[in-house]
Amino acid sequence: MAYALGARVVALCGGVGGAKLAYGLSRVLPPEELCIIVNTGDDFEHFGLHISPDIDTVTYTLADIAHVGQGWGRGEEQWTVMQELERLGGASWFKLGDRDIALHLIRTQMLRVGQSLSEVTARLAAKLNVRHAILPMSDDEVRTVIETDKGDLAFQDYFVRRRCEPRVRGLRYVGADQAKIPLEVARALDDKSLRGVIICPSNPYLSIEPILAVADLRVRLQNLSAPVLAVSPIVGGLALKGPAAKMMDELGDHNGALGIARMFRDFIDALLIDKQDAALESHRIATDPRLLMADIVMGSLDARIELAGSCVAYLDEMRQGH
Ligand code: FO1
Repeated sequence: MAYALGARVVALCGGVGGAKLAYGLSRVLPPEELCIIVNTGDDFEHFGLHISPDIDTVTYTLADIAHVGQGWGRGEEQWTVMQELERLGGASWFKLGDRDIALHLIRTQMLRVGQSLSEVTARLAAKLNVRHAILPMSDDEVRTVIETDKGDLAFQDYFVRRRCEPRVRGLRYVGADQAKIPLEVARALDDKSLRGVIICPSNPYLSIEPILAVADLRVRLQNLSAPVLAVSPIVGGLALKGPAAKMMDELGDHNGALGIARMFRDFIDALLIDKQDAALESHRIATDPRLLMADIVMGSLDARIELAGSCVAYLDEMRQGH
């Protein structure tokens, strides 16, 4: 079935792993055929600056200026402000590079004069020569709170300061039910020529669930006629990066990648898993989404592009009813 020109793929994306696939998609699809909805539940105020880690990770990654090893922050960076801050006794647990601080200063100023996070994100992305649409999941404040054996923790306190060590008992996405979906996001999902939705391989609890919690986004995805394909962030029972597997154990969502399929089974048509997890097919039950195979470990830029191409091809196959 030929799709209307400009048929768009919508990608839901969070931290470092998700940004890698977003990079691949941006090299496979032109700007008018892709929009990336990014988690803002990790946002926080630090030294009076509004920091949007996942938006910055996606923006830097698509702009080819991300720190490749780390995933977050910039590759070309100096740390003179951080060093002086430390000497003066300021909090140094959250590492802010000099160039990164410049972006936070401008974002904070633009927000303060009343610009929306969507407008600020689009302006900064354009300045960094990113041509694809990077859309915050909401312009309203949503904050992920992690309920742990050390009490309720703000996201960066859990993730960075305490290095994900506390045992997780639950999560809350404060503000999500009052938050609104940005018009551009609603338009992309309501677009009759929507080619499909890709859930990038991000932490389900920390990066994808906050997006789904905004207003009626999850219901919109449940009711989509276009296909929804999730890419597993778990390979061989382990998270490729971050605490996803540890959190699944702590929250009782076992079964590795199959656990991801079950968490999202109310709105995904299929989960893309790595070939090494092919045996999970024998554990699938009738209510589980389909499992599709690919090489999903993105060890190089080419692998990101390769995986993105496979995802789009699977969407087209699913739309043609295969
Ligand atoms: N992650 C860390 O583990 N340590 C840091 O010092 C750190 C600083 C940082 C600064 C800017 C930014 O955009 C992201 C940063 N991150 C850091 C990553 C961040 O905590 C995570 O990428 C997301 O919040 C979850 O994916």
